[in-house]
Amino acid sequence: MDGMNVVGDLFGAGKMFLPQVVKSARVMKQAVAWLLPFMAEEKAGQRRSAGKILMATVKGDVHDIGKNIVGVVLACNNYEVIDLGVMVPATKILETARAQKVDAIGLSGLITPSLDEMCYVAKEMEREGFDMPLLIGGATTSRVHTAVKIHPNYARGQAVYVTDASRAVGVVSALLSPTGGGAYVETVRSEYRGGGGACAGRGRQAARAAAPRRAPTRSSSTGPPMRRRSRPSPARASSAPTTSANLFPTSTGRRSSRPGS
Ligand code: B12
Repeated sequence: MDGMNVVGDLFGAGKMFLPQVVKSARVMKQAVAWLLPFMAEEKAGQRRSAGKILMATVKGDVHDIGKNIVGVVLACNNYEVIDLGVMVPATKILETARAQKVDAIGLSGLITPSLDEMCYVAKEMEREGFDMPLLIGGATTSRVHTAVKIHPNYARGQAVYVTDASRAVGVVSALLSPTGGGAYVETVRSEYRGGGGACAGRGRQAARAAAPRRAPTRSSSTGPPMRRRSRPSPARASSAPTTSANLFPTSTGRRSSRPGS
């Protein structure tokens, strides 16, 4: 680098000419190419992966802007991200997750049919014996849909709704934490048993407003149907989450009262 600075100065002063500068640049390029593998090795030795996360936009859905943002945020926080892209069928997601031994799967979806596809992926994960966390995100997804439709399909592991990219790191690190992961999952479960929070306290109208507008179409993969009640059942009301529990870390270090939100 110092040598190139000298070349630059001489060129600027009119003491060196273009063919010499080009020749010097070639030498510089060769030197860097020789050094690169050593630099990469050194970097790899220093950087410890915080976990391996597989990201995919589900089958039938082409939206990937949000997924890509989440991937970048996770990568910046030392997570190794395997991004399968868009329109990814469940079989490919699960095959890759198994082959790559990932620590969590993140699904993105923005169109209504994706909600159904996410239920299907969760069901397949259960059927194939997976137990790793399943992150759910994308503008059309919601905590209520995750709690009521996805979560019941995946008892072995935990599906968690993440409202935006800024929450992803906090949620993933809580889920993968060797010390606090179990406690975090228990808190999410107790909240999801209460229908994701929207049913409790705010009543049926709030639950409907927060839920996706159209019901998913693949009935075989959607878990128990949302019941229409005139009042929330006592069971739901009694298992309502404690909204005062500030247990959910965010990537910014702030604390939120709900998983991922
Ligand atoms: C851009 C866009 C497109 C682009 C997509 C380009 C791309 N490469 O992604 C194009 C033009 C291709 C497109 C196509 C279509 N679109 Co479009 N599109 C949008 C639009 C305007 C913005 C979406 C977006 O990128 N938002 C910004 C990102 C950052 O937000 P986000 O995805 O929600 O992500 C954040 C969080 O949700 C979260 N997150 C997201 N994913 C994940 C995943 C994980 C694991 C985690 C933890 C978090 C997470 O983090 C992100 C950052 O905070 C929305 C309208 C809107 N306002 O949302 C419509 C919208 C999503 N599209 C819509 C529709 C209908 C379509 C089409 C069907 C239109 C058509 N008739 O062809 C097709 C879809 C075809 C298909 N099969 O998928 C509807 C969906 C309605 C519905 N509920 O079904 C919307 C809502 C518009 C509308 N109001 O009607 N679309």
